[in-house]
Amino acid sequence: MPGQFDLVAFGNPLLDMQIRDGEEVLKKYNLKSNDAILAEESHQSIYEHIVEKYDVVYVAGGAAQNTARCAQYVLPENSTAYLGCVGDDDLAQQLRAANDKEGLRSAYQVNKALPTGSCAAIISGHDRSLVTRLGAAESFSKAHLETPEVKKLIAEAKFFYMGGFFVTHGAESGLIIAKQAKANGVPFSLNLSAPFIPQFFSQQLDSILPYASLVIGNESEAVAYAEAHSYGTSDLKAIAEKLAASPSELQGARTVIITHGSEPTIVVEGGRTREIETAKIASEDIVDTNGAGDAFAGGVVGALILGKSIEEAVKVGQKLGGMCIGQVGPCLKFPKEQI
Ligand code: 26A
Repeated sequence: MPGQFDLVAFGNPLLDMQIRDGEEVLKKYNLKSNDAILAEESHQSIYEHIVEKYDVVYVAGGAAQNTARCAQYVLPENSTAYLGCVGDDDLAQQLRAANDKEGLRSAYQVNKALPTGSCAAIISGHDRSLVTRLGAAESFSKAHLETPEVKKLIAEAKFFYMGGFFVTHGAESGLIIAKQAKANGVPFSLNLSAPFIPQFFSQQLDSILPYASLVIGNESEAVAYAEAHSYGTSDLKAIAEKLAASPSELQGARTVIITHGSEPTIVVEGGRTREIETAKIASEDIVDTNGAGDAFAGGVVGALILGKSIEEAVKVGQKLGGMCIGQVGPCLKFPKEQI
């Protein structure tokens, strides 16, 4: 039976600023309708712009934090903890409150000199375009891993989850945790997070990947990974198989899960490739897709911690992903539904 803080996840804690019908914003800032990027100079005014012109919904975000909250959804109380760096401000309080409500322990590092990170989540149709300013999240330092609270969490964790986004600044801390997972003989899972991660941070990603026993991504991230590694194919099954067989510091084969919207999920486990059908969600039931991939990952990780098979875990992931799509932002249904 799972116990205290079995899952330790880490990433960039962000507060999402979500708006609907954001087509004009996509055009103004030259954004793709379905993407996740770091804010560049030309995007800096987007936050002010949406606050001024739109009805902004503020909701807890940060990809790995969403995943940890969603894993907690299927796990017994106090099963999950999350590491990341926030500022000393109202945004951080909102994130703590959201995590407390759902039973995720916020083991935050606090940097008083920087604001908590935020993410403009621009919804158009069912798509979401995410523009992030990392703020304090980017200043996460490995000193946090040496604090008594975090040392204990890491020593006792039964499962780790890293958001790939973290490698833009935190590959060194990620590698320390990944090596610790190996030393403790517990699974370390990694999400590819967004196409720009394998595209522009492939070296950082590849420093950690050999320690990952489970890799999760979606179709566009898989294709970006394949391009960055000259796989010479855009076939998702072939990519998943190559990724599963890529260099490893671990014993045993790596599991790879590639989601593909409402198309079947591709799973490579123990050298065997399978496709797992996913339920199609009626268009009128879709609110937005912000956080759907994170909810999927949370369901998978939670179910694996509960001892379910990979096939069962993917089905739990698909259910939570579908549930998230029916809510505003990266959220699940409360009161909880039986999964
Ligand atoms: C480094 N970047 C760009 C990011 C993110 C991010 N989480 C961590 N790092 N960009 C967007 N997100 C989060 O992804 C969730 C949806 O999958 C958003 O906060 C959103 O909640």
